[in-house]
Amino acid sequence: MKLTGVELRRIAMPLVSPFRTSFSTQTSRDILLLRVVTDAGEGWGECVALSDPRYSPEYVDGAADALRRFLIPAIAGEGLDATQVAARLHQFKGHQMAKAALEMGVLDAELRAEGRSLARELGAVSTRVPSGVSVGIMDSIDELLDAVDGYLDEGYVRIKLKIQPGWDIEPVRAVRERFGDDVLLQVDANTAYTLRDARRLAALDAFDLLLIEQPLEEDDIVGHADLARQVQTPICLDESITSAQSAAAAIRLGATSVVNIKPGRVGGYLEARRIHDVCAANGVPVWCGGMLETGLGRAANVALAALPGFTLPGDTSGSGRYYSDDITEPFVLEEGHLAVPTGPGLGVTPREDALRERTTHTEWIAV
Ligand code: OSB
Ligand code: MG
Repeated sequence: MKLTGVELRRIAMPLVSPFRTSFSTQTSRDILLLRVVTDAGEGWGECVALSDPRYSPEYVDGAADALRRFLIPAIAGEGLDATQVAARLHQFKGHQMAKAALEMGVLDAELRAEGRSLARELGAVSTRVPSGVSVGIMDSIDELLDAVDGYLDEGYVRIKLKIQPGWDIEPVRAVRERFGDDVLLQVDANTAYTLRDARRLAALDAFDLLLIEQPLEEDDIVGHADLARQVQTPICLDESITSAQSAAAAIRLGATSVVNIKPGRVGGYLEARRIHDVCAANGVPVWCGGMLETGLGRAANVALAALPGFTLPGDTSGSGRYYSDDITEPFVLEEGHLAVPTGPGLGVTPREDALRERTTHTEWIAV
């Protein structure tokens, strides 16, 4: 395959309701899509970088700049193959989300041209995956209970509550009291705590949570290992895991006993599969995280989540969790699950009219 060029396409996607975490409140998502054009056909990539560098060092304008200036030019020339994209981009430090988007687009183009699905290529073993939902921080416990009630009604099989100091024990207690002990429940702190909060975090042990996600800063692997000895609830790293190598190190140090795999955060779906393999070899369960993806990224996440080591429900929610009008055919829950796409490549494509309506900017990068 040979790259012809890449269209960088920015779209504005209003959220159905504000999404508040310990690091920001989002009301709309500014998303960078890549239309990768090759001599064998086109493919779509989605960059999961947020508008501001509050979750990770990347941000959407920075990702676009890295792509235009360094990453896209680096994969020009003969013999383009998705399995070699990461190696060609390795010379540039960081920028995992930008790299992941480019690899995703090349992979989609290649698989579409060959008529193979991403799920099959990655090694999927199931035809549907369970849907969990990430529930933001709210103004009141009542508002939170209403939101959780609605998600459970829709069929979500696992609830993840965003927490921060001052919004942790009470909301968890309230959800347990109202919905009972059978609900699969976990929390995500997005680095909002320090080791000095160990006793407060240990108080969550009373609520039989599946895991506590990323309580401490991303660089603090040793701190997470120390914390893991002071709390009973399993620690699950998100922000800290940026590669298969960092996953292996965190596991070896006892910093994480469950891993949230987000393809964008680790440089792509192929590295995500390697993390899955490292975790499986160590008996560490994994689940698929999310970054409020459109149907494109959602399709790829669902394919990944169908691998055998994904034994916990992921943040693989339906399109309607964030968007009233997705740019692809929406992903809809059926008995709490999403169907794994079977068509070539991602198995979904953007609807022309929806895409046009949401587009705020396009730029063609010829190589
Ligand atoms: O920490 O998992 C996270 C969204 C944006 C940035 C970070 C995170 C999240 C979520 C939502 O929790 C995941 C999703 O539903 O896509
Ligand atoms: Mg997280």
